[in-house]
Amino acid sequence: LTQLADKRIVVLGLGLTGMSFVRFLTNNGLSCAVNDSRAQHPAFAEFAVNYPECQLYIGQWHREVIAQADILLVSPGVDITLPEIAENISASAQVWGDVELYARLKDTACVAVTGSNGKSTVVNLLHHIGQKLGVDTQLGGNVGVPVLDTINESPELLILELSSFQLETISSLKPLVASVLNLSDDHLDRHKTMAIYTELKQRIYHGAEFAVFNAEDSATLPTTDINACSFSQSMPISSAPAHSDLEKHFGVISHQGQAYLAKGEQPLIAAAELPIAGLHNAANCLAALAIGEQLGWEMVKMLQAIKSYRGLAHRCQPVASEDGIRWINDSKATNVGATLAALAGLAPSLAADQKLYLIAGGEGKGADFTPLAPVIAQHVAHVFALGKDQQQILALSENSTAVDSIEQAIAHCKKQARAGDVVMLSPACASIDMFANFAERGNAFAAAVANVASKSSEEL
Ligand code: UMA
Ligand code: ADP
Repeated sequence: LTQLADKRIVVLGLGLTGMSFVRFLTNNGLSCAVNDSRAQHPAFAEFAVNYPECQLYIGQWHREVIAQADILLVSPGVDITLPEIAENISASAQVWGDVELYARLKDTACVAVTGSNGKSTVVNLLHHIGQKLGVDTQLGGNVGVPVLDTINESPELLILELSSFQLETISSLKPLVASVLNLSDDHLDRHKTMAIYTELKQRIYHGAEFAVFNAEDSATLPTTDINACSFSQSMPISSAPAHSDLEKHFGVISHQGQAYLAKGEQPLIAAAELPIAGLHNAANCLAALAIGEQLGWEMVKMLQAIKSYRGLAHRCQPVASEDGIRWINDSKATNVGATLAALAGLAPSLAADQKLYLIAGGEGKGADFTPLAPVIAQHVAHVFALGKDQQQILALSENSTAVDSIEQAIAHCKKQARAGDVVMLSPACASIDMFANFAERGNAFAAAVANVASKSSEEL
C-alpha cells in the first residue's frame, strides 16, 4: 500500500470497477477524486452520501482533476486515448486498471483468459472443473467480478477473464497460464485497427509462465518466447503448430467413427458427450483441458467434471416452448465472430427440410459484417434486422426484413416457422442501443417467445 500512500489518486468511471476502486481505497483509509463523464446517474447521489471523503466530478472529463493525479485508476470502459484524457495526464503519473492494481498488491496464483469470444464459457468451465477437483478457485475480471472486491480473500487459484480494455492497463500480472482463445473483429470503434486490438490481447502473455493458443488462429500465437501448447477445433490438424508439437496439441480426431476431443492421437472424450453443443464449444473445452493440465489437474477427473458443466445463459441457449419450434437465445453474440460460430455450430443439426431464421442487429461497434453474408446465404432462410445498425444487417441478404423490436421479429418468425425449424437471436452486435445489456436483450427474447408460443399464427 506504500505505492498509494500520500498520492493524489483519481478514479475514472463510476461503474462496477469504479465503485470497487473507491471501496478498496476508503477501506484502507485512502481518499480519491472520481471523474465520470455522464451528466447524471442515481449512483452519484448515493456516492456523495456514502463517501463524503471523496470528491465527485461529473458531466465531462475534468482537465484539471486528471492533470493533478499522481495515480490514475481507470475503469475498462473509459478510453484513455481520448484527447481530453490523454493530453491531460501528467508525464509522471501512473495509469493503472483494477487488475494492474491488484497484481501490484497481491501475488495470488492465477490463470488469465482473453479472446474475442468464449472467454466467459472457458473461465466458468475452468471454475467448475476446479471446484469438482476440490481446488479453491475464484472467478474475477470481465466475467463481472471486479478483482479488488476479492482482494481480502486468498483462493488457491484466481481465474481471470480479461478484456482488451483491461489488458490496456496491465503490466505486472504474472499468470501461471495465459490464453488468447481467438481473435476476430470486435471493439474496433475504440481500438481502431485489428493490429492494435491484437497487440493488446497479446499482452496477456507478457509475464506469463505458459501460453495456450489457438493453432487455427495465427494472431493468438505468442509473439514472445514462452513455453506453449495449442488447441484447435477442426480435424485434422495437418502439421505441428509453431511453439508446440502434435503430442501436446489438443484437437479433434475421428475415433471409432465418432468425433473425439483428443490430446495428440490420444482420444479423451466423444464430442457428443460434451454438455455444450457446437464446434466452438469443443474448442472451449479443449482450451480448458489444456489450461487445466498445465496446472497439474488430473485429466481423468477433468473429463468427468466437464460432463456435469451446464452452459451459461444467453449463449446458444434453447428457450423452452411447446410449439415444436427450436427458439435459441444467443444474445451474448455481440460480435460477428460469435454469430458465425453459432450459425456454423447449429447448421449441422438441421435436416434438409428444416429452416433457420436469424434475428440480428444492434450497436455494431464499427465492425465489418460482410463475413456473415456467405454463411447467411448458405444456412439462413430469412433474417430479421433490428437496432442502430439495422441497415448493414439488411444489406447482407435479400431475404431480410426490418423490424422495430424483438417482439415484432418473433411474431414474424412464429408466422413463418414450422415445427422443427430454428429461430435464433444471435445479433452480432452489442445491445446498448436498445437494452441495458445482453442479458436484458436475451430475457426480452425469452419473454416474447413465451408470449407467442401458445398462440396460433392467426392470433398474431
Ligand atoms: N464512463 C464514463 N465515460 C465513458 C465510459 C464510461 O464516464 O466514456 C463511466 C460510466 O459511467 C460507466 C463507468 O464509467 O458506468 C464504468 O464503466 P465501465 O464501462 O468500465 O464498466 P464497469 O461497470 O466498471 O464494468 C467493467 C466492464 N465493462 C466494460 O469493460 C465496458 C465489465 O465487462 C466487467 O464485468 C466489469 O468491469 C468488472 O471487471 C462488461 C463488458 O461489456 C461485461 N465488457 C466488454 C465485453 O465483454 O465485450 C469488454
Ligand atoms: P465472451 O465472454 O468472450 O463474450 P462467451 O463465452 O460469453 O464469450 O460467448 C459469447 C458468444 O460467443 C456466444 O454467443 C457464444 O455462442 C460465442 N462463442 C463462444 N465460444 C466461442 C468460440 N470459441 N468461438 C467463437 N464464438 C464463440
